[in-house]
Amino acid sequence: KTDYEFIVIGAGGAGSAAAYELARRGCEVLLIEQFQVGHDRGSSHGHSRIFRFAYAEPDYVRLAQAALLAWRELEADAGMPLLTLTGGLDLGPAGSSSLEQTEHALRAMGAVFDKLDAQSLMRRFPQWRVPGDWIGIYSPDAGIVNPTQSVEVLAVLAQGYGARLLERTPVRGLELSGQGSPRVLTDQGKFSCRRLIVAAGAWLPQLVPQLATRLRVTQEATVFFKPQVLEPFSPRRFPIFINHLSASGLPDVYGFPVFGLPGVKVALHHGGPATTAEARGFKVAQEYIETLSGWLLRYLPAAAGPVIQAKTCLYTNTATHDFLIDLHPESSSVLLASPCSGHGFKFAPAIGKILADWALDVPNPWHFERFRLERALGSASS
Ligand code: PYC
Repeated sequence: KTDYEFIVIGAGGAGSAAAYELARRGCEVLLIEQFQVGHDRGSSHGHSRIFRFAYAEPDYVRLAQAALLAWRELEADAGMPLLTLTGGLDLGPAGSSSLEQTEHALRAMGAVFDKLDAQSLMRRFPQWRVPGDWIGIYSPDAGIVNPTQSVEVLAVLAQGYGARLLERTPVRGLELSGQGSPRVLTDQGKFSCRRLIVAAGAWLPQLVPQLATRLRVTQEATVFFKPQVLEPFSPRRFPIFINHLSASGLPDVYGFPVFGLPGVKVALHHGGPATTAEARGFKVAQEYIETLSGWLLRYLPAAAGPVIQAKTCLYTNTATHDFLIDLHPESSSVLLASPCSGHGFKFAPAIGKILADWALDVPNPWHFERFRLERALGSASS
């Protein structure tokens, strides 16, 4: 069979969730993945991604609130837990604009949080050593989703609802014609559909050359450090965190309690060099590891143990770090979905609903002002 109602390209967080949502609603859908579901060459792999309500923009708080419900629905369908709530701590110098905006956005959206001064932060979370002028915003609505497990579950469930999954099938090109049926060229043949969702992550610039100079793919890295004692860093005692450092011109540092591996995972957010899906490397630079290790020694000294894993991954960034979800410039039958910029996975099941609603002409409050091409891409640099 080569003609489908819907085709989704890319079985990462957005694509697998879109295929799941369409199949669940009884639609005929083909999901095409160039590698295997759960592969580690893109952006949707590993043990952990942050879930949080704590955003500086009320829109994303609202989307996270919708995503929490969507994760719980998905868990009920899968019969297994996928989101572990640990609480979350946003911390950094008092007066940081991103912390102040986060506080306002949480309040505006009716979300619960505690504001902590340095002393009360360290009393409540004695793992931390922070300067006296830092503050923390603790939000209970935060935790961890496992990207590899989630995309595998979404793909299995989608197939259970009748979706066809084609793995190891790189897309070689798209044939588009205005409102006509889009066609997808692969080594397994040419497939056509009524509507196409392109959720190809870091490969999106290759499939849609109009985006090549506008999306900035970066190579990022995460490192697991083995603490002296695991228990104080268990998900029960140690919230996911984001250390806001942009006021000093530095990338934020974020991290997780012990989860998946017996280590605390730490990383820089938006700190990595520009690359492409093909040119990227897999080795983490020693200098990067030393930066994180130095940061741990200073702020979380009991976690500054040996490295147990260091891995790279890709961000596909827009200029504003907003998601890109908009029609292909050459076809109103093709939706481009790049809900990444390094913070998208938490929204995957909610994004799946947004994409499926577009495919089925169901009105959705998220269609699409915030995520429009012109808005998200702005100027070429980010
Ligand atoms: O997904 O929220 C997120 C996140 C924050 C820092 C890195 N990723």
